[in-house]
This record gives sequence, C-alpha cells and structure tokens, in this order.
Amino acid sequence: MRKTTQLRNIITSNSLEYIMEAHHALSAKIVEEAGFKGIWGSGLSISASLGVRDNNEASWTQILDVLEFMSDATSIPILLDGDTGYGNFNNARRLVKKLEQRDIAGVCIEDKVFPKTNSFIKGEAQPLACIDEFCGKIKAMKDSQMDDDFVVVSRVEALIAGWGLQEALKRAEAYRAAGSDAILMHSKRSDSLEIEAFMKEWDDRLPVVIVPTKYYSVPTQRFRDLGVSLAIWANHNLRASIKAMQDTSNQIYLEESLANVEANVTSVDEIFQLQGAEELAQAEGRYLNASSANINSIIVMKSLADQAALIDQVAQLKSHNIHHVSVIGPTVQNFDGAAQHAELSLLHRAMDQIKGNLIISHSDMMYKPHVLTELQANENDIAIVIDVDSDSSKKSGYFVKAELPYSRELYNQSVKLVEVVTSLSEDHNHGEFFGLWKVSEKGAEIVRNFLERLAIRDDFDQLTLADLLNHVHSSHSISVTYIKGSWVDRKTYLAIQDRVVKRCDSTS
Ligand code: SPV
Ligand code: MG
Repeated sequence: MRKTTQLRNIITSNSLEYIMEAHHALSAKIVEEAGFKGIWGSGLSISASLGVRDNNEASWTQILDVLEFMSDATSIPILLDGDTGYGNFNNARRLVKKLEQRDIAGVCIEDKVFPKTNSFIKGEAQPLACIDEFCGKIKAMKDSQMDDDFVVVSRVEALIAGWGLQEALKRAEAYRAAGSDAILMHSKRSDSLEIEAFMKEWDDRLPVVIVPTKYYSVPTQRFRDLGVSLAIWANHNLRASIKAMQDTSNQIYLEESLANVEANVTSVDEIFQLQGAEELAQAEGRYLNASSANINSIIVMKSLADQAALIDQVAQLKSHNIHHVSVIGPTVQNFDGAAQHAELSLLHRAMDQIKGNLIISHSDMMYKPHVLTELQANENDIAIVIDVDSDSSKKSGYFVKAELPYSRELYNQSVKLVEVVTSLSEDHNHGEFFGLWKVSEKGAEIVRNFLERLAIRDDFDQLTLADLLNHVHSSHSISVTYIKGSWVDRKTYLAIQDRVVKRCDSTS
C-alpha cells in the first residue's frame, strides 16, 4: 500500500492511532521495528540532531535530505512537521511537490510566521498567521498534490499563543473549510483540559491530532474517549538518545575504559542489522561478479622457480573475485621448466579440487587481466585459451589445431579444438595453448573421469596435458578462446621483473 494511503488510513481510522518521532534514518527504522504504523518527522528533533535551533535554521532542503534517508530506510509513512511551510503559499506548495517526490506521506503546517520558534519557547510571544493567508496556503498545498491520499494536517497554535478556545475553534473550522485533512490542536498545558474543551465543541468535524508532550501523564484512554484520531509521541527518541549518549560519554570519560559500558550499549552486530547488512550480503551473491562468485581455481606449480608468477597469478584471480585458489606444488624440484611430464600426476593429486566452475592454470607464465575475463565469458563446459601470436621458433609447448584459425570475423564466436600436440607442425599452427583453461561443473566431472582413466596407465607420469585434452576431446567438445599475445612465459616474466627492479633501483 502506498505510504500516503497508509497515513490517510491512520488518520481516518475509527480508533486512536499513534505515530512516533524520528529524526534520522536510524531512528526512523527503530520506530518501524518497534511496530509503529507511522513516523513523526519532528522539526524539533531533526533540527536538534543537526545541531541547530528549532527556528528554521536548517534550510528546508536540508530537512528534505534528512527525510529522504528516513523514507528510504522505512516502509511506514512519515508525517513531516513542516513548520510554517517554509514561507508563503508558493514555498509550501513546492514543499508538497518535493515531499511527494521523496515518498513522504504527508505534512503538518502550523499557523505561525516564518521563521518559527518552537511552541514551548515563549509560545504567547509568537505571532500567529493571518487566517486568510494560512487558508490560501492550505488550498495551494492541496491543489498541488499529485497523489490524492497525500495528507495535509493544519496545526492550530491559538491555545499555545494564549488566544483561547474560540479562536482555536474559528481557526480549525477555517482550515477545515480550506481543505485540510486533519486538525492538529496543540496545547502546552500539563493537563488535557484545553484539548477536552476543544474536542467537545469540535464534534468530530475532521480528524484531530494531538501532541501530548506537556500533558504526558494524562491516560491514553482519555484521548480515546475524547475521540482523538492520532496522538504524536513527538520527541522521545531524541530525548532518550541524548540521555543515553550523555551517560555513555560521561562514563567512558571518567573511567577511561569501555569495560563497564559494553553491556549497556547496542552491539555492533545490531547496528549492522539495522543498516540491512544481511540484504547487501545476499545481493552481493546475486549481483557482484556473480559469474565469479562460485569459481575456484587450481594452479599447477611445475617448478619452485615459478613463485613470483604464482603470487601475481593469485592476486590476479582474487581481483577477479576468485578467492579460492589451490596451488598444487611440485614434489621434485624442477628448475629447467621445460619438462611437461608429471603435470598430469600433479593435477591428479588435486582431484578433490576439480569440481564446480574452475579456472586451471600453470604457474610458469603470467597473463593480462583481460585474458581471464575472456576465458570466463566462454560459456562452454571446457574451454582453453590459445595465443595466435606465439613464437614460431619455439620448439616445445602445446600447439593447437582448431576447427577454424583465428580471424577477426570470428569475433565472439566459439571455435572447437581439434588436437593439441607438443611440437609445432603445419597442421597445428592455430596457436599456442599456454596452460590456462577452465571447466564448468559438468566439464570438471568429465575431466575427473578422464584423469582417473589415464591414471591407471603405466605411462601416466609421461603423459601431458595435451594427452588429457585430446582424450577428453574424443568424446566432449573443447572450446577455444583466441587471444593475441597478452601473456608471457616464466623466463620473459622474470626478465621483465628484473628490469623493473633495476629501473627502480637506478631512480631511487
Ligand atoms: C516538533 O516535534 O517539532 C513539534 C511538536 O512541533 S512540539 O515540539 O511539541 O511543538
Ligand atoms: Mg515542530
């Protein structure tokens, strides 16, 4: 239900309803969680919490900014204490427009003169607005609202200013006739006599709103008996928080310790709950690099000489939101970096990790970030990255024949692998596979099955990744993601690192 409709229902319901003061988003949220159906956007409390006086020292747009946070944080309606409407009819109608844009359900304006003063500060000394002028303001506000249920409450200050019951009645009637949705009859007496007298004479012509701040000891049942529509608990969150903050600050100051305070303050977890941290965690799962959220990675480390590239690869994966990285290290030190044998047995050792969506790479190279992005964009169950710009003088490596060679026309079209071999040939010159590939959950299962089958062979230790891929390819297609350059082997990577270090040394 729209907030405006909710507020209208509160005001027009047959029973006494209550709304509770809030002065910022946090207190608004607390009001909602307590069970209240609506929020009083108190001018006193908002100005006090901004550190200024209740004399329109905060500009109306500053008040709007606070309200926007309050409204965003809650789903119950806010009735703004709009003071005098911040000017004449023109300012007041523009206020209505801006409030509606922020989903504020209604506004209460008081028949004083801008800039106003809080009713409890020398109330008698405060000038009241001229009735006609105030009625024009009400009409302008009602005429400008877009949502029929937006509520305009007119607040009569005649009793506060000491003008007596007849003036209060006269004004209330004029404001009703001008189109108000409810009358707020304010009183600063410590009993309810003025309100009772008004209610009797008023005779239910329009819903009546009261603010029993000064007559707080009057039993609520009395208001119900009188037929009051809405009671506003106008400033008690502000006052409660001031007391709590003073006590806490004083205690910590005196004791120079948090030890005795901890049990009496809200837990940090409760702050997170009020801020809606849980919702953000869920949304992150849905939206934040959702494609990376459940991706793991295995890096097959063939040589201990690969440490530098390994560290950078891990950082690269993490920056792609791939946080679970398993490194399968060499059992025997192998510093020449050329031998490819035993890499399948390394992968076989990681059998338990070959599951779900997985990026698999070798530690003897480093690639640019976009390569990972392009590989992730390949939606096939098994995909390998192929460099079409590889060094044609290279003697060993993984050389690939694919269904189609690289061409610009392929753009994002996926191409299937035909065969991988370990020495360059005319037939296998579509590019070099440098050890970066990925599998989906289904792809991982396929790879696991083939690895198991190969692992029982006597020559398993001599088999290479090329053998695995060719076996897999015999029954399941493997997709190729073409790139041009954008990766370096370990030797080049270490040489680059060395140059960078030397350059830094010479400039420092
Ligand atoms: C407010 O809450 O700012 C009000 C109510 O206007 S009172 O302060 O009681 O006048
Ligand atoms: Mg006020």
